[in-house]
Amino acid sequence: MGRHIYIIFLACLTLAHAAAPTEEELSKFIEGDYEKKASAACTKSSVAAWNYATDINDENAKTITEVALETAQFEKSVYDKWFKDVSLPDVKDASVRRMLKDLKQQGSAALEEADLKTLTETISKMEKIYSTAKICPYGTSGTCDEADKIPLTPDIEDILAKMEDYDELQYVWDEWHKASGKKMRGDYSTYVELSNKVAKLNEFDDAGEYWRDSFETDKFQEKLDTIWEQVTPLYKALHNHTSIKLKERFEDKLAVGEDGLLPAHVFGNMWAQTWINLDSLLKPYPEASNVDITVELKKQGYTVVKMFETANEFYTSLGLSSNEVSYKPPSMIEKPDNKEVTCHASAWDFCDKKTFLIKMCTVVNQEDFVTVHHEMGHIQYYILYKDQPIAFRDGANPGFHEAVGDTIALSVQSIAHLKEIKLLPADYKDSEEASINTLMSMALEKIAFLPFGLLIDKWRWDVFAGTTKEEDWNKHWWELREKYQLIKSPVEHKDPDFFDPGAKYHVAADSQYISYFVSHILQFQFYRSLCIAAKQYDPVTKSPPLHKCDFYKSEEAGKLLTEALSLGKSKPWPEVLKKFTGTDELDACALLEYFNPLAKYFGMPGDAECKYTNPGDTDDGANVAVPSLLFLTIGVILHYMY
Ligand code: X8Z
Ligand code: ZN
Repeated sequence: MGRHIYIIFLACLTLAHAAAPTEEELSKFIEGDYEKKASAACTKSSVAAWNYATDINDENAKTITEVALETAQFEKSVYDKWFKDVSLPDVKDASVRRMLKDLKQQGSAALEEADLKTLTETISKMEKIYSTAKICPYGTSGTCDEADKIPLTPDIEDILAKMEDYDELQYVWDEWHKASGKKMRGDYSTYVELSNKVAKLNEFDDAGEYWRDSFETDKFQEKLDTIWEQVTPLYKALHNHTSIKLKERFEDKLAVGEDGLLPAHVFGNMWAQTWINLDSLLKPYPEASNVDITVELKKQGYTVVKMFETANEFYTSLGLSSNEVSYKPPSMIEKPDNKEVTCHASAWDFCDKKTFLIKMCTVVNQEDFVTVHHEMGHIQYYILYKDQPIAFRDGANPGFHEAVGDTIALSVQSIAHLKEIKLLPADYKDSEEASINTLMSMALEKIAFLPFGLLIDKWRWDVFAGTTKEEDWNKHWWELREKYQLIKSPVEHKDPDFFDPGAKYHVAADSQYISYFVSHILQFQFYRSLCIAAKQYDPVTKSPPLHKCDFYKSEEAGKLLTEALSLGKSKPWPEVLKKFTGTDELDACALLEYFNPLAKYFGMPGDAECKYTNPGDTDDGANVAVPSLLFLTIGVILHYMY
């Protein structure tokens, strides 16, 4: 009996230990063994995913699944032994507590093996459908030899960008949607079911709620709606201007009803998410000087490598480290012709603190010039936070990650910078009209994107939550596109077999999208702060106009950026944002300030409603007007002294 009790006592002791390691033991484990093993597992998964994305074949898909199952085993065992029973409020060290908040979520590792296998295979399959989809050329009425078919990049994109023949645009738009989205309609059902299962196992109601959790923001959806309301008038004005010009361009072919909705295929882009290819058509002042980066890049014989070198030079001018490794081999910066690849651009962190690669089927044009800067922003972020523990090696929130490179690209696309790097035409003359032309181009990139950036995940959140029934998936997609983008399907796609959301990469590839909407707001906040730090913008006098600022070669801007990005995810994002910009709120005021002259051109009141915050502001919103007033007073006193 005594011996029996002793065994029970020992068992209890073991259980007690397994159930609740001390905080010291936990910290030691997280810093040591876990850091090493989790980084190695992350490297292995990234290598498998990279191999598939750069060479889509069954063998590489199989490896992805094998690695996913193996990684899940590791995560499960660590979770059961170390993290499961930790009570967060009892963890004293704030940083360890923050890490554990994430570590207590198992993600898809929580699934049973068979489900995890199905989910992984389903995602690989959808990515393959999207990445390898091809269509028969126009004029073949949808049938042709396999060898004659054309892919999205660069062929279909090129046709859409050129905007030559209305019927051809409609044809390629429709065929692409049939060849991509429609083919994965069934797989998406499996994907939704299993994604929701993952969410529930991680104690969320559905996958949408799980995804939104990564933003650590109360009332996140309401906040997004408020921001959308702030920018809606500008989007509507841009849409209206575009509608007028498109009607002139396509005349009777373009049927616009009383609702004002425009068909989705005439925006120079498959998803109408950027309208930059309409630039020459939409210039408010065709007689004034124009910037055409695509023309200049081509005229000057830019190669893909030179585009990357030019971007890298900007980053290093701020004092950031060179990221040459990301575009030298084994990166993939051009489309290979001997294998199927995922052309959609991405930047990869292989979790070993030294391997960072870009994958992109780069074309020499303005859109890709911006994308090169975008991808490098991801790489710089990876490099800057590489010495954080693995749980913190991520963006402050997912929107931060998307915003870094775009912030840099705002400076790169300023007239001052284009002049500096000689991408302005020799006869360019600055004028009010030329400025409005430039701002219009930027609006075609940034303002045009906003509703699309918002609606993709609004749609997915409704699908995951089940508020949209499966038979209404496509119908709801078009309701949202009509409501937000004011864009309609050019052809009848009411049949529930259509699956137009799947014609967009991120839906097929299980990649959340609201981060891009957040980024399109945040990047103007970042840009404004870097401009102030570089003394290239005075927020009190608002001069020179914000869009003219270039913070190239500014050590101060580089320092501010480095300080904010090196934190990775170690602090809640509002804290990081506050240090960076002076406010802890996501706020469209900086964007509205940037586009103010364009808003005035559209006859709108502009940014009058906005209350600005600046680095160093106090919480009550008092801003740099205070020191400015002080200087003014001293100036006045000095004036009268002499
Ligand atoms: O997917 C991207 C990047 C890679 S993270 C190229 N972007 C979104 C898209 O292409 O839909 C950048 C802008 C929006
Ligand atoms: Zn990105």
